[in-house]
Amino acid sequence: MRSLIISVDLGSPDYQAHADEFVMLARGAGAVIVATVTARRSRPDAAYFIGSGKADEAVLLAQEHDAEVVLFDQPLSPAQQRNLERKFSLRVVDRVALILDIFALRAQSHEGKLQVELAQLQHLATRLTRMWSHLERQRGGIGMRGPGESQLEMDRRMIGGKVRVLRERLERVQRQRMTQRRSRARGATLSVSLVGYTNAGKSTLFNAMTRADAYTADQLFATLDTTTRRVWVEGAGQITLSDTVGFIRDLPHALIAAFRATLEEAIHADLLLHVVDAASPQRDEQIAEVDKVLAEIGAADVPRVLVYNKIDAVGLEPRVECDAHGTICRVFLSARQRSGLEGLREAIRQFANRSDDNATPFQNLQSE
Ligand SMILES: Nc1nc2c(ncn2[C@@H]2O[C@H](COP(=O)(O)OP(=O)(O)OP(=O)(O)O)[C@@H](O)[C@H]2O)c(=O)[nH]1
Ligand SMILES: [Mg+2]
Repeated sequence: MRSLIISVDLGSPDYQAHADEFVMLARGAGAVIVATVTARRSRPDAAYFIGSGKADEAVLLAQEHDAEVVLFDQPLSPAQQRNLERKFSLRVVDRVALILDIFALRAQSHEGKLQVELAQLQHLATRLTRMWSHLERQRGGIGMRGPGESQLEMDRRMIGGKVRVLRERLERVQRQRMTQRRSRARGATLSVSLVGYTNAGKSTLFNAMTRADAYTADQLFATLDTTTRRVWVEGAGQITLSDTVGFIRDLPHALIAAFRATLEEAIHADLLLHVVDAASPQRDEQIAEVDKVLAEIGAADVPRVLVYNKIDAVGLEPRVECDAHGTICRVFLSARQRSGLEGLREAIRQFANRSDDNATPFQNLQSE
């Protein structure tokens, strides 16, 4: 789809990286970028986010390049979105809607599809209310009598009903998942989950560790469903390793809520392997972003090891770093080249054989 991108530079030093990430999101949603407009602002404009002069300029560019849709690299308020759509006479998709769209595109499992649909409906529901609320204040005015109100009520009821049905279906699917998890837990095998920013290389590492064939790609949100495999780790015995959905900054709240069950796979793990793209200039921001989401889903206290992946891309050698207690807290490896995996196995082995005394330092790794 021929897309015009509007990118807003609010003066953050990370602006270029944010802009690049948005281009990747756009491509991931199937956009063909025909033109890009960059607006520099100190703060958003209430009506258009960008100034109206800049918006007019963008409209001309969109016409010149035959754009079919406008992709906006910030979350828009319903009013801003509506104003921009009027100006462009085109659909305007903001960052939140774009992420939801990619999730919808990638969802494979029944559960994944239900979760995305629920998130989309909830996102829509918040827009609906806010979209109408300014009109409600003029209740009874010309053009606002009767049908206007009942239309809103109808929309609300319909969405509410759908949300309820989806929730029930999801709960059924999730009960099955719980049962499966419990039967795994009974076997007392150590459960280890790969978590991290999208595109960090979780699935590549999962494949390297399990010799499985999970989908990997240089695109954001390649993985949406949790996959679990049993792996034998010498000295630790049989463990289960799970590959999970990646995180991104400003992950829409509706999505986190809808994907809670999938993400719970991570909460219930004994050990988290937090995979980091060591080659990304945004590495530290991404680590913080992942920590934030983990805290939000209640997984802040699960012991974790930081896995710096893609060291081949920055010319580093495989190695491990230990904390003051001699416990491995960082592993540097290349999942693609399958080098440094032994360091990761060593970390898992240490964890499997930890005594209760050193269980605590493990949990405090992040604060070092
Ligand atoms: N250079 C290099 N690239 C890697 C390495 N590991 C993974 N990649 C590449 O990074 C990209 C993303 O890899 P994935 O394994 O799909 O990443 P992911 O974390 O599962 O991503 P999502 O499922 O989208 O969250 C792919 O193009 C991989 O080939 C590595 O060790 N070195
Ligand atoms: Mg993946």
